[in-house]
Parts: sequence; structure tokens; C-alpha cells
Amino acid sequence: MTYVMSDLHGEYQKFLQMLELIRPGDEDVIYILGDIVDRGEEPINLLLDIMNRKNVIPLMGNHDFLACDILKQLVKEITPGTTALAPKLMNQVLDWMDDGGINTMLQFRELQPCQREKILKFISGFSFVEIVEIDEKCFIMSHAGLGNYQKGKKLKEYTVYELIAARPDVDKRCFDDESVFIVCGHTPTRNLCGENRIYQTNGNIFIDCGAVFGGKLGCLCLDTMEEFYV
Ligand SMILES: [Mn+2]
Repeated sequence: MTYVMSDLHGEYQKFLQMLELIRPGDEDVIYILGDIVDRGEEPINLLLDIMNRKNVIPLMGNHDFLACDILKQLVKEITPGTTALAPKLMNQVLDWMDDGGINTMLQFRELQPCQREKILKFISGFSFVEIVEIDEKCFIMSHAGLGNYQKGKKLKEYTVYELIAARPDVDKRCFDDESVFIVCGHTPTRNLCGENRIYQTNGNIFIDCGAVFGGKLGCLCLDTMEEFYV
């Protein structure tokens, strides 16, 4: 079976509860469509856990991208002789803190240098788009969907912004072929349909059910289209 979830945002306990519920076997694959870090309680424990699971495939979210970029700079900048950060980096750090980065930064700081390096390398390797074909269906997955969608535009032509940070047009059907679906997180479904549940419309499947915002962690099985919530 192939499962998808997204926007875990440090909700490590909910992730473990979801695994209890779906009980994936060695043959099963779980895609996490980005935003593993920031906002929630245990972003680094969650990353360390995911790193050691062979059947979990993480994709890049805007929070993961930003955290990785800033942490790489901080690791380089903060040496025993550092007394102040460059203003540009300082502003980036402050914006990140405003956007829920505090736990990610503090917990990252507790790690040994080799673990830090391993985590940054791990996040840097997240892919931006994955395509899965199951039976007659094709699922195109990314954190934010296909922003500024245009017919005929190749997947590799989408910018990082369009794949991890754009907001969706829920009324737009992108592919005429009704067996093709775009699966994404990033925008909580409560903002799209008024409820914390997986929302399907016009060939788009939105799966961010607001786990870190008092909603739920949702998970969709792409083989059966069964929905799971914790
Ligand atoms: Mn996001």
C-alpha cells in the first residue's frame, strides 16, 4: 500500500499514533508531503525517527526548506569567536522564529555536530515532486501542488516557490484526464472546505488537516482511497 500524509510540523506523537493506526508493513510506502519541522513540539525527534525508516519518503515543504537553509548558515557562522550575526542572517532568523522555528532551532542546537550534519544532508535530499502510479491512477505529489499551473508545462519547469509555497486554486481542474490527481498539503483543508478532513475536488486532493493547529493528522491510502485520522 502507498500512504500519504503531510504537515506533521513536529507532531511526533501524532505521527506515531498514525503508524499504530495504519500499521504499515515492510512493503508499504509512506510519503510525507513536507513541513516536517517548525511550530510543533518535537520537530527534531520526528526528523531523527523518519531518517531511520526505510519506507518513509519525505518531500520538501517551505518550512523544511527555510529551516535547512538558515541552519546551514548558522552552523557556518556560529564559531567560538562569533559575537554577532550578519544583519541579513539575523533578519532571516527572526522571520523564521515568527513562523514557528523556535523548537526546531533549540532542539537542533542540542545535537552533536555529526548529527546536525546528517540532518541537514537528509533535508537537503528531500525531493520536490514525486509521481506514483497505482492501477489506472496517477498521483502527482508535492507540498503545495502545482502553483501557476499551465497546460503543457513540464514538472521540472515549476519553480521551488510554485512547488512548496504557492496557494492553490481549488476550483481549477488542471488535468482533463480524470485519472490524474494532484496531491498536496501546505494549505490546511479547514481554510478550503471548512473542516479538518481530506478534501478532494476537481482532481486535487488536499491532505493537510491542520494537525498542529488543533485539527487532525490525516493520512490517505492511495490504493484504496481510505482516509485515516488521529
Ligand atoms: Mn507549508
